[in-house]
This record gives sequence, C-alpha cells and structure tokens, in this order.
Amino acid sequence: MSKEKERYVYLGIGGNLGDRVSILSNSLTAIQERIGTIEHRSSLYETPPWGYTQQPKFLNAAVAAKTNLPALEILGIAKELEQAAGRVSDQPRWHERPLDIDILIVEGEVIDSEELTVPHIYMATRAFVLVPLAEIAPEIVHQTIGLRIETLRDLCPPSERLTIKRYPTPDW
Ligand code: A4P
Ligand code: MG
Repeated sequence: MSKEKERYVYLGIGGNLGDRVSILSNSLTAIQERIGTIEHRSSLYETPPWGYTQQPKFLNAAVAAKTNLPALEILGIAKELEQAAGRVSDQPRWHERPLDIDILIVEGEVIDSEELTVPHIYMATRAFVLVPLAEIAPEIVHQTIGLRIETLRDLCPPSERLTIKRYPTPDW
C-alpha cells in the first residue's frame, strides 16, 4: 500500500435511510480502522434533503482524521464503507442512502481528476456540510476559494443555515 505524509483529511458523512444514528456511529469505527485516527468529530445535525427533495431528512456530521493514505485510496475505502452499509450503487444521484462519505478537504492537496475533486465540488455552498465542518475546523482555508470554513458558513443564506439543526443523542 502506498503512503503519503501524515495529514488531515476532512470527511462529510451523512445518511437518511435505516437507523441513521447507529449507521453513522458505526462508520466512525470503520473510518478509524481503515482510514486513520479520528481527532475531531462534529455534533450530529438533522438536515433537509439537498438536490433531490422528495426524500427523508438526513443526519450529517463532519470528522477530521489523521491519515497517510493517498486520497484515491481514501475514496476507494469510502465507497466500500458506503456499500457495506447497504447503499445501492445504481441509485440516481442525490437520492436516499444509508451512508454517504464525501472527501471534503485534504490538508495541502488540491485534486481535479475524473474520479475525485478535492475540495469537494459542492461543499462551499452546502450548509449541511459547512455547519458541521465549521464546528470542528472553523479556521482551515478552502484551498481554491481562499476563504475560511467559518466564513463560507456565514455566507450561506440564513434561511438555509437555520434549517441545519443540532440532533442531540446520547449514542453519539
Ligand atoms: N467524487 C468526486 N469527488 C469526490 C469527493 N471529493 N468525495 C466522485 C467523494 N466522491 C467524489 O458520488 C459520485 C462520484 O463522485 C463518486 O463515484 C466519486 O468518484 P456518489 O457518492 O457515488 O454519488 P452521489 O453521492 O449521489 O453524488 P454526489 O455528487 O457525490 O452527491 P453528494 O455530493 O454526495 O450528495 N442532502 C443532505 N441534507 N445531506 C446530505 O448528506 N447528500 C447528498 C449526496 C444529496 N443531498 C443531501 C446529502
Ligand atoms: Mg457522495
């Protein structure tokens, strides 16, 4: 297995099918085992579906893991974990799924290839990504836009930001 220097990868996790809390909480164990040490994790948030709106509400969170895996390997593992959680791979884009893992930011890397775009192509305009990510990493800078995560969050329309609700649960 190839290795990179150890650095932070910021992942967005979410899901809107099945037992959302335990699926997300199990994904943390798998991320820790397969990708790297989770050093920060946000609260859980309940969020209205973005993109395709005729589907149940999501739970979303953000995590920061220390890893020396190349970004493409992280993507491969993320897809395996999504499938293991029961995600059907031929679902249309933006539809419901038990687990979605997106690579939001990789410290020190900008990637624009067919399989992978990092920073994640839609993250800068999605309140369901920015609110949890700003909780754990407000000061990191989006490498291609050049603004901090907390600034991007504050630029989201309040009408959207206010739909992102903390979801308190003892199991998280
Ligand atoms: N891909 C490219 N860059 C990345 C990256 N940075 N991270 C490619 C992850 N994947 C990346 O993704 C499609 C392809 O994008 C992957 O094969 C990978 O090579 P997918 O996960 O298979 O399909 P998808 O998730 O349906 O499409 P997409 O465009 O990734 O959708 P998103 O952005 O993941 O959106 N609403 C709420 N409230 N909360 C959510 O979490 N999630 C989605 C899915 C829609 N609406 C949502 C939420
Ligand atoms: Mg995705």
